[in-house]
Amino acid sequence: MHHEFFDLGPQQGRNIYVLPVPYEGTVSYGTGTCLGPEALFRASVQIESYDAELDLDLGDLAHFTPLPVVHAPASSPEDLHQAMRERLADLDASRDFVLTLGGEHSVPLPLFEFYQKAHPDLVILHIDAHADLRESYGDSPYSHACIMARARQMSIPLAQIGIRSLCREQRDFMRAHKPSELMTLFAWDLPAPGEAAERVRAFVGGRPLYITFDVDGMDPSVIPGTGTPEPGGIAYAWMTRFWKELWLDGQGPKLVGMDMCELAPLSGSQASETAAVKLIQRILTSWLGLA
Ligand SMILES: [Mn+2]
Repeated sequence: MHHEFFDLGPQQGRNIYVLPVPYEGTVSYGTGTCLGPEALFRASVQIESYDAELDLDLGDLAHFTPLPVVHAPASSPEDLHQAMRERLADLDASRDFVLTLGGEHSVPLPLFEFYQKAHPDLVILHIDAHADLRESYGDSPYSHACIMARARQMSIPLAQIGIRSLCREQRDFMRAHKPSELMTLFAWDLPAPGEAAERVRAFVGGRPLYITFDVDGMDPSVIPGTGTPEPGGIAYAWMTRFWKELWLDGQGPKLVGMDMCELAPLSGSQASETAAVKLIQRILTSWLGLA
């Protein structure tokens, strides 16, 4: 693993811990997401830290502290989650911001627990093509296809954006919830970014927010490097505008942590990891620079 995440010069601003978790134990289709964290590290030092549209430089707002890679002691997600819990025990969820780099989307469950313990009113914003609301998948309730059902089981209010692949059981699950518990903005009728940001802000209220970002929420033309690509996804310009609008007038939510999962780099192209890392940059720059 490269030692530097972004090339930012002198350390100033908010400290962001970077936790690489290259795990793909329950992947159901294309593989390679175990190479995601390394690819994100490599891409991060190649891009400009200055966001010209926002006229803000991430280097003025944040610095990154990479943590040692978490490896699964065995192949099951439960074993991985236990290893992550042991690592997170050294950190303070009321103060420490952790940017977790997956690995598959079963990875962030211990982060949900970690932040909910310190912030009982935690809300999750979930970007994904897949609803991930299955009760169980491949004989495991901890599979990547079930992670948001686990979040709901923990009573965490959940806003989803970009969803376009789900089974009828998951649609029924959505319909059984109150709009204050589960709000899904499907990919086929996404509102304009400003309206989506307003709806997410209204949903979150003044509560602390955690972002879980599966890169397949983006259109495969933006991020083709992912194990389960789905056509009809979110456009890059929509997504960058959404984060800007979410925090634009200083009314946006307080972010406590985030993850980015399911990047599976393609040999011969760095487009996917570059787009993914620029989205991390846009989220952090908008939150720290506009809020
Ligand atoms: Mn997905």
